[in-house]
Amino acid sequence: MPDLSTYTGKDIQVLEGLEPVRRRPGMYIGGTGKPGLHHLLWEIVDNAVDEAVNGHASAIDVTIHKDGQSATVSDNGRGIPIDMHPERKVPTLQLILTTLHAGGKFDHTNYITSGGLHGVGASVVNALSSEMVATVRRDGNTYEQRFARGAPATKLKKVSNSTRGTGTTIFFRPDADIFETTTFDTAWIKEQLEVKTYLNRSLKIIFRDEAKGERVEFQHEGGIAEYLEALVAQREARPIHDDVFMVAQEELRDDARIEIALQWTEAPSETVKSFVNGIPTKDGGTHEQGFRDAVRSAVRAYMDTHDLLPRGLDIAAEDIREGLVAIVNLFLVDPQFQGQTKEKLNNPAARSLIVSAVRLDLEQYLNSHGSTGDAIAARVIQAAKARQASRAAARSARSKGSRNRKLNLPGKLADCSSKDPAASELFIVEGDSAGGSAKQGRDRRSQAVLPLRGKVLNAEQATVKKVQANKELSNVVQALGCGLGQDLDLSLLRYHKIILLMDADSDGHHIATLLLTFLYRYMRPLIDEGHVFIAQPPLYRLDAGKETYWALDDSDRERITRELRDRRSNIKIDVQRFKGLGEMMPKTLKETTLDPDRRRLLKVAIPDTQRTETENLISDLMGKDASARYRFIMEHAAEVEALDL
Ligand code: 0R9
Repeated sequence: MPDLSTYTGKDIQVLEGLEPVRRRPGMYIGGTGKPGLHHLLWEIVDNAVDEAVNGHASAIDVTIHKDGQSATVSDNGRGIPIDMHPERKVPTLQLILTTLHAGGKFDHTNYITSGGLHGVGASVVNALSSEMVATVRRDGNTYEQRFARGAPATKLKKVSNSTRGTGTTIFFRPDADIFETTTFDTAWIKEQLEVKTYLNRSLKIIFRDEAKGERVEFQHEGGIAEYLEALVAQREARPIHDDVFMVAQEELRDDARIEIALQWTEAPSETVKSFVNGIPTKDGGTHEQGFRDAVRSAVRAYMDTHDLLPRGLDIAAEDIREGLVAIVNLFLVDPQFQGQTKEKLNNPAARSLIVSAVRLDLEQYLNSHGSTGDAIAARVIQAAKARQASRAAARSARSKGSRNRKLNLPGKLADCSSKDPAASELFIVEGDSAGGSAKQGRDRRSQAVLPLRGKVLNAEQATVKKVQANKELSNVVQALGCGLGQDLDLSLLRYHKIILLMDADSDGHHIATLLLTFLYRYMRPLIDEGHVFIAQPPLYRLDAGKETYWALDDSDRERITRELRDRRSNIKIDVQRFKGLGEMMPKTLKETTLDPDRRRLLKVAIPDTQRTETENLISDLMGKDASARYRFIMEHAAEVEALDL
């Protein structure tokens, strides 16, 4: 609790100033879920990074404490000023931790700050923390002030008159009354902290996870070139040229500079990581648009000049960017952000600024490094040809399909009689025997069944060609009827509900994961538009007297048993565990899983705030890098109650 004996009228005024933050936290940090919680940490870390970027600090310590719910960030900069603010008559430290101010930062000439959402100010972190302790080492002394929910709990005190060096330390505990979760994700934090050291090459960050007894030190003097190398390796994308193209313009304009690194690889998609003042701009914005425009026109100009464009081949912007891995970091004095999470740059000038900085440089670079230019041109041509081939295939499949839609459907599909996609569902089922039960238990008018027999390919690790050649996946594509990749046309989708119906065991989960990976990479609009679902067949049947209950898993079975025994302690319960869907009577499958009035479906969705996480999860779990998979398993092993092996 705040120590109210030291409370003055001014403090109350200050507290009122932070009240809107506690009332509507989402307006300041985007939300109160996991990303919002971590915004508090980024805010404090970014304030320390600002001090380092401005040349006054060299090392930052970040500790997540043993409980996983509180953090300490420390820098070796000048220390936040503790002198009395001349107008407000309170110590500057107290003022910046208890007052909301536009842009979040005080006007200090020549002090480049991170801005954007992270620039909301340390006062927002204070307001949303049940405890905060600020310690400043300055003028040979150590000072401390404590806060609770944004209000001073003590006055600023000198706690020691000996100190080694200068700096600021902030301890805070996010308020459990505000956040849905207050547990920090140390793996994510570690990753983001390392990115900060790539973007600020002289910066050292030491991260400690007290719960794991772990200490890691990040420092990357190779800067974004080293970051690019790490990204390419992480994506398992083989570069198609050895050299990395870099743009580093210190004097772009007096209020802006950029740093860009790029390389083309064999990867089937592009990876562009953009930042403004070292802060990730997950949703892109004007700087990313400018970068894409510049790359497109430089490569096109190179291909034109050297007469490398095959006649009749139409090259699209996406062909030029296929396989491109790039990092774009723009430093701007006054960045403006938009979007729900304020992670999209909106300064119109950033676009032309980047175009003019990159376009000519890249074209000249290609002209003077002919083998690199030619390798990129060959990559672009390969992408354009593959796109044209897949478009032609989709067109011919569609025209055949429109002549006789039935002829073009996979032989194993048991179609429904309805021709109205909005009223039709497709169950994708594992194995012929489960397929048989589903076919018998379905409603023939509106429910179609497609059994998969062979192995489903891992689309994350395979080439586009291999994916197109995979029988099971091409059956799925044919049955859905809407094409895939760039050519996907939702208006042709034959079923508005696509339901994955797999056994409730580890093999079933594996097949569902493979199918979801395929849909995510090749038919993403189906997920984004809410057409993909997962069925929940029961794993157990429980008979108690005349009543039957269905349990989805072990914990569901235990819950039902407990509830029945609470009612009658000696009740006899017969439990049957289904080995697989194939073993289930069609009638049972209908009652528990197929019938729209009685079943429970899970809708597959990717919330806006989890797009990057989803992308990383899929590339870590399904990609070729076994060490990423191992890391994930080790990090989540504790959450698994019983492995079904
Ligand atoms: C642990 C996290 N670190 C910080 O939050 C932090 C803020 C900060 C800072 C200054 C130095 N170090 C810092 N660490 C600073 C000092 C001076 C001028 N500008 C900035 C100075 O000594 O003159 N501040 C960030 C904003 C402010 N200080 C200010 F508004 F209070 F001045």
